[in-house]
Amino acid sequence: MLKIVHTADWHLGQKLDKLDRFEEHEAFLTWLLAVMAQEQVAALIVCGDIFDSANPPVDALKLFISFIVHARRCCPNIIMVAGNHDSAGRLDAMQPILRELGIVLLGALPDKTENCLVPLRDFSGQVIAHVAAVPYIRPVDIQPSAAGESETASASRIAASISAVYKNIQSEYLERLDHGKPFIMTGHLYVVGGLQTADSERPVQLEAGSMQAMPTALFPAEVDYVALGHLHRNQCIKKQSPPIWYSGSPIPLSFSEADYHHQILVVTINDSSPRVQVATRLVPRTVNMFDIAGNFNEVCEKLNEVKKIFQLTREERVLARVTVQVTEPIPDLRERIMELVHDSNVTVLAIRRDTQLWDRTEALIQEKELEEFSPLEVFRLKYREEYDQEVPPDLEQAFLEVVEEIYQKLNETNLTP
Ligand SMILES: [Mn+2]
Repeated sequence: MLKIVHTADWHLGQKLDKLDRFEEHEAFLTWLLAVMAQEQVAALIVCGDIFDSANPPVDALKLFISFIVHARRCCPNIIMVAGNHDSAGRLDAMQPILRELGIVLLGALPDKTENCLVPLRDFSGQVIAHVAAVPYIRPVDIQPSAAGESETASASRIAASISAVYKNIQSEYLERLDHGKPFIMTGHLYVVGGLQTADSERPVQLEAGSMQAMPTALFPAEVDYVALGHLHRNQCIKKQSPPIWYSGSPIPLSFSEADYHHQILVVTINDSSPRVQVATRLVPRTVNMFDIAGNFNEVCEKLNEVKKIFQLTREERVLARVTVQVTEPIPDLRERIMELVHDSNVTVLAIRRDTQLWDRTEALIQEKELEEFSPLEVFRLKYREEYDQEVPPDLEQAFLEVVEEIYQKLNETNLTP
């Protein structure tokens, strides 16, 4: 029996609207260490996007190094590959020192295919399985484009190059290694059938062009398990022959993932049937996240509810994104929302205005006659058209005073407007 932890897309060093995620990442890695020790896993496999950027902040680097040193003490095999967010060069620069610790970290795709094949060993040094460690396949690894190439031709050229990488690894494995032992393949790519989240995954494969999915046939039936990274939601792409899974990221990387509970995978490969068992482990949330939408009153109501839920546990942190549907100008929208949460542990990180309903109302107004509008309505529409924003309250007040004055003058002279 072989037990591994499969995780990916940590995005250490990520910031969400300037908010540092360090504490959440630190809590996740502490929890992960405990799970690895408790489950006594033979390997930790991290499938790319270890860091959020090519040049991660010092805190993120320190956290990473401290984690792998501790992890190596309780786990004989640690295998990590680069994702599209990582700098292949920077990861590879750490390789010689990590190798001394018995940790495999691949930034760039190795020149020699055999260097992708990593034996898993138990603490006594016995080989117990093999892993094909495949980092994100970058544009430099892909066959160059021909002049005047069509979009379709470019897509199939890229797909062919990626397929060739996996085929070479497969044949190298078949030629050289003992096939009786479990064989695990990895990758940081987009495979057919994967469901993307709204906004936190930067497209891979044709990074310069559109998103392109690779077929599941990339992974031959003889492989025991395929561990993938890139998509931020945990998902099974194929149940068997071979089982193909995305572990998803351990923390929400955007507000669109607020309602989704992030996971890691504990994979067991058995000698008898069932060959592979995949168990998900929910990552405890250290920061609560809410994505709140509705009209102004609804949004305020929901914020008050959230405030109430968390007021008894004030040490808990709550982050919210607020989307207000606006059909008319709401003066001091931002200030009013901030005022609502200022005495609570709710931090509103972003306030968005959704004007879709407004635009529809405006389409209706187009059909109205000018006389059907009040002077203030006309002023607001005109102001918005000219300056692309709402009338500031003091200006609106001044306008109303002028209108009032005109009415009074008209009354005095007995004229009707
Ligand atoms: Mn990612």
